[in-house]
Amino acid sequence: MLDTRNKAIICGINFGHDEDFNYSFSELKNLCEACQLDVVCEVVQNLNTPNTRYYFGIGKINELKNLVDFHQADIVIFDDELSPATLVNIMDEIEVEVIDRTMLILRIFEKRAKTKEAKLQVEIAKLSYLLPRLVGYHKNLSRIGGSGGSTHTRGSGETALELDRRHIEERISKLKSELADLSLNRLTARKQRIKNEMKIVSFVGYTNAGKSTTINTLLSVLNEDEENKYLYAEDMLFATLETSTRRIKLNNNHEFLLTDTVGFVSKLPHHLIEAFKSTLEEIRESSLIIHLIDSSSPYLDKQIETTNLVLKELGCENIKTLYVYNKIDLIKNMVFFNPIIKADLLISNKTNEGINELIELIDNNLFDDLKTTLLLPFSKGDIYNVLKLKANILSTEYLNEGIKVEVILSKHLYSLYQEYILK
Ligand SMILES: Nc1nc2c(ncn2[C@@H]2O[C@H](COP(=O)(O)OP(=O)(O)OP(=O)(O)O)[C@@H](O)[C@H]2O)c(=O)[nH]1
Ligand SMILES: [Mg+2]
Repeated sequence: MLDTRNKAIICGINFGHDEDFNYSFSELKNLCEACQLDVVCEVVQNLNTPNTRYYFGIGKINELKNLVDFHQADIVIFDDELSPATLVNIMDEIEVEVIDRTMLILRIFEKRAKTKEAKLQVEIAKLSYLLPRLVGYHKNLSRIGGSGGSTHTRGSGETALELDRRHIEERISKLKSELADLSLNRLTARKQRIKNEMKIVSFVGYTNAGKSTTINTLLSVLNEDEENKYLYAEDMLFATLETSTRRIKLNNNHEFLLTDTVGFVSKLPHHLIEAFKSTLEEIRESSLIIHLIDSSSPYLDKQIETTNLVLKELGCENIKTLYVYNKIDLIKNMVFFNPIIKADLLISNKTNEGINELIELIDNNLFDDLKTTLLLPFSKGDIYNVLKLKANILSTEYLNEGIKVEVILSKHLYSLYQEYILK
């Protein structure tokens, strides 16, 4: 329905916190852009609390009605999730399609979903959101002459609604069981990784911060850049919907996994977080989280808070997190760069500034290695081979008593080969 560019009017209430309102509203405009909608008009009301019946006051609803006519708008979008009853009340007054921010985000996710798992997750989220709003959805449909997507619109009135409700409930449980099967595969892969003692580093952050690009830069700098390893990165909201993992091996033989995740946005619909939990759960198993931030965003502080809120909701607040500020090439004057959280590192994928330091930072935080000197008897050549593969050998000397190796060892290897440490 929204593939050609339709005209949208966006609506929001300013509850007196200008900064919060501006952030949320500018984000809504970006979400419209991501859904190929042209915002032709913005309607804002200053209120302490939303009107219980119409969200806006009735006077503002009448003004909105006139603006819809004047601009020949196709759709009206509210910046908050509207209750089913409020949605129906507004629809009784406004002649065109009416949706809220949640539905807009769900539509973008629907467009972007590529893998079977992402498609299932988005459809479950959308149907769960629609279920209590079927009355409004039917009104929208009759107005825009749509076919009803995945719902059946046989019969009329109550009967059609009842049929739809039952049909949707059945479909949700079918999709959930399909998703559970897929999640089981994911769980098996995860268990295997844990068994292999692979440490996971998750890149998280606000959508469009540059997570996928940064992982691609790391792959390229570390020569891990076979064609199929690169991730999809694009200047748009929610370019990434699926969790992807790439294996990294550093020159010092340290190995770990880099995980790219879906980007966050404020007021991320609850149903979406629920549906995406199985993929997002991987973040919870990380040894380290890299919270990537777009330094050039005028709302970077809000975006940091948004990301931290979602991380908290996912139960990740106790995982060691590094704050890495990206797109530093776009900052003209660092004097005015004072984000709320101190930077662990500043980087740019355009100039590669800070990229080697990022690798070092991850390495240092993942591996608490110890430098030591071992004296291996010549009969223990197999240990020397393990060291070549799994440790960082600084020097080797062949003495009469055996092989003297100056080496950086993980705690695990250190305790394993303790008896050979040269006192
Ligand atoms: N100027 C500049 N642009 C960058 C930098 N890093 C990434 N970008 C651009 O930012 C845009 C978004 O990058 P992505 O890597 O897709 O961002 P993401 O965080 O993965 O976004 P989602 O998957 O949508 O959550 C792309 O157009 C990148 O080229 C940087 O260091 N400097
Ligand atoms: Mg991405």
